[in-house]
Order: sequence, then C-alpha cells, then structure tokens
Amino acid sequence: MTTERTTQTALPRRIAHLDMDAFFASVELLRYPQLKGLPVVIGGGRRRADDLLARLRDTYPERDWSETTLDRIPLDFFPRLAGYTGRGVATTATYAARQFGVGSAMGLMKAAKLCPQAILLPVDFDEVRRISRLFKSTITEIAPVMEDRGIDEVYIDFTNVPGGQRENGRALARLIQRSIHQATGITCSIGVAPNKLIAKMASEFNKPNGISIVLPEDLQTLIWPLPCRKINGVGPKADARLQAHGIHTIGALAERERGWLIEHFGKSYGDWLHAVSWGRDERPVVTESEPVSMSRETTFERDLHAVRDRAELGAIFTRLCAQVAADLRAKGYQGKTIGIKLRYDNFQSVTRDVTLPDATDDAASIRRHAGLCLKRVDLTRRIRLLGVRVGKLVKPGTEGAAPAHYSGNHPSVPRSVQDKAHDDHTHLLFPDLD
Ligand code: DCP
Ligand code: MG
Repeated sequence: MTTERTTQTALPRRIAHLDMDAFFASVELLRYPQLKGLPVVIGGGRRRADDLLARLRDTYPERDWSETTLDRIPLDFFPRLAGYTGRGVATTATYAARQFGVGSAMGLMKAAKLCPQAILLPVDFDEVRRISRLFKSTITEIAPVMEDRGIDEVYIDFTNVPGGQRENGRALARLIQRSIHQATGITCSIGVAPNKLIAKMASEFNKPNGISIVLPEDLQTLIWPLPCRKINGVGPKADARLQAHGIHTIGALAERERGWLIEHFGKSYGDWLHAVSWGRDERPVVTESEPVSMSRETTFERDLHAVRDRAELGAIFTRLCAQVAADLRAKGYQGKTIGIKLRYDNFQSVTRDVTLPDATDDAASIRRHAGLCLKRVDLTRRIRLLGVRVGKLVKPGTEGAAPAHYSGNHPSVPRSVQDKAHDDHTHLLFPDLD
C-alpha cells in the first residue's frame, strides 16, 4: 500500500480585520434615514419606548405615527446636543459629527460645545445585537474562519478561502464589504495584512467604508511611522513610558534592541514589543471562543460613597448579581470564581475574587460571595464603577471547563486585573451579608 501525500504549498497568510463604521450611530441611521450625513451622537442612556413617537403623536395627532413611519419624522423634532447638562458620555458619533471633533468616550457636555447642532440619540442594544449577528453570519457564509472580537469587529482568515489571495485579499474584502452593506445597510472598513496585529491597524487606515492592504514589505512605509499607541496592546500607560524614553513611533520602537526593551519593560512585554515593532504576530484566527467569564458592571451617574450611599449601592450591587446570574443561565454556564471590580473617583481600579468549591449560577450565592470580596477593598473612597464577575465557567452536563486560552474582548469579558488585598472597611457596607 502506498501512502499518498499531498504537498500543499503554504499560501502566504492573509488576515483581515473588519470593523463596522460608527456602529451604534449607523444602526440608528437605518431607523432614521433622514439623518444621513448629519452630525449624530449616540449617548445618554438606553433607548426606552420611543419617546420621539410619543411626542409626535402629541404634536401631530392627525397623522398616523408608527415604527414604520419613523423616516418621516421632521428633523426639527430630534433632540439636539445644545444645552446638554449631565454626566453622559458619547459612545460614538457619525463621521459628520467627528468633523467637529466629537468622538467616543467624550463627555456630552463637551460634545455639545463642539457641535451643539448634533442630534443626540440613545443606543438600542437589541437592534445593535441583531445587526451584529447579521453582519457576522454574512461573513461566515463567504469566509468561514472568523474570530468574533466584540460587537462590531472580527478577524477573518482569508488565506485558504477561494479567491482570498486575489489582489492580496482586496477582491474578497470588496465582496464581504458589499455583502454586509446589502444585508444590513451599514458600511464597514477592512484591513488585510500578514497577521492580526497589522490587520487591526490597517482597518483604520481608510475609515469609513475603506479597504487597506498591507504586505510584509510595507512595514517600513505604512507601519513604522505610526504612533506606538496604534499597537493593539500598547495602552496609555505603556505609551507614556515609551514616550518618556523618546520612543514615539513604532519605527523608533523597532530601533531599540530586544535586550533593552526587556530590561525596561520586563521579559514578556519587552519581547512582545520587539516582535510587534517588526510586524511579527503568529496568533491564529480562533473561530470558536467560549467565554472564560461573564460580568456586568455599571458606571454611576455620580460617584457614590460606601457609607453615605449605602442603600443605593446595595441595590445596584444586587441588580448586577442578578443580571450576571441571568446571563449565566441564558448561556447555560455556571462559574466557580466570583469577583468584583471597583473603580474609584481617581480612575484607579481594584478587583477581588474568591473561588468556590462548586460552580453556581445562583444570584443569592453570587451576591453573598461578591459581598465578601467587597470587604477586602478600600471603601473609604468614592466609587465611580462597580462590577460583578463570575469566572472559571463550566457547562453543567459537558466535560470540564471552558478552554482557558480565551482572551477575547467579548464586551462582557473584562481583562482581569490582579491586585493585592487592602485593609477592609466593608463591614460598613451590606450588613445583610454578615
Ligand atoms: N462603544 C462604546 N463605548 C466606547 C467605544 C465604543 O460603547 N468607549 C461602542 C459604540 C461603537 C461600538 O462600540 O459604535 C464600536 O466601537 P468602535 O470603536 O468600532 O467605534 P465605531 O464603530 O462607532 O466607529 P469607527 O467607525 O471608528 O469604528
Ligand atoms: Mg467600529
């Protein structure tokens, strides 16, 4: 018997990163197409029963207003940013609004100063999730090796997709872009590169509705001039330290010896910085990702104090635990690690967790153990944010735990932050947990 061996010449890796354009805002423009081209800012809470509709029925009772006539709402009926007061933050803005300097994570009061005429709309999470699923299924019908990286972005491995190498990936990117637009009515931007790291940078090069192709030989011209902050994994703190050493661009980073980087940034991060500055990244596109944890967190309207705002905090805390428990049940998971996250008024965050002998999805049990974690942090300072997380997930009835390699940026999976235990002042809080 002869063994037949097919020799497959390995094709060059072509990895795409796709990111929807002004996603939450684009979703609202589907509903209100009359806003196309106008500055629109999304922020200030969730969408409730459509209050625009209610107001319309009041003002024009003679007309028949319904979900199907939203495109006929006159422009002057939409709420504007002008005069906004409050602590709301913009989650995103249309490109027309960005021309005025408005962007995501900006306070709405500041946005109102920059662009008072902008229309302010709340986010509709149900619709956002529906469109998110729709654009992802459109992709996998064309290119099956897709990694879900969050609500509006994915990686796609083009390497072995028929036609994936044509024009170095541009042909397939065009097809996917067109298909998504047909299915959803929303544009996206795609970067195609030798790996995930560069593809992620490239998808931003031609936003909105753009395609960018980066080849290995483009490293010097396209990647090295970029600021280090453009590297997915160089955050504001690492960037500040690099800047302090006079390293402002990826090219400047590449000039440093690997040994120097390790000396100043530690073995693993230094090594990684060296590799990425030379455009090296071998991470595969991972198709199936199981969450390692599920969490819910909330940022308060105003900073809260553990003692003075005890009742309010306690209620929020209970609700977060109930939500996480509901999330776990909805997805069929139980978890062994219960954790909390706090962010103080100075933006410093701390986390604590505890691991139980048995996995749970029970709200009361989560509440009890999360409450014990709270006792291990400093509660004399004002708090901006509170989060509850359940980790070490298992699916009852299946073998073992969810794979531990997952490190995705699923919106509900925070990166874990390790912290040393503090003195506790928590006995003041949540006395029902004692
Ligand atoms: N988002 C959020 N809070 C943030 C940033 C983003 O809730 N601080 C939400 C709103 C965005 C969506 O996530 O619409 C996707 O984030 P992106 O960073 O991809 O931003 P956009 O898709 O809005 O714009 P772009 O065209 O730059 O991708
Ligand atoms: Mg986007």
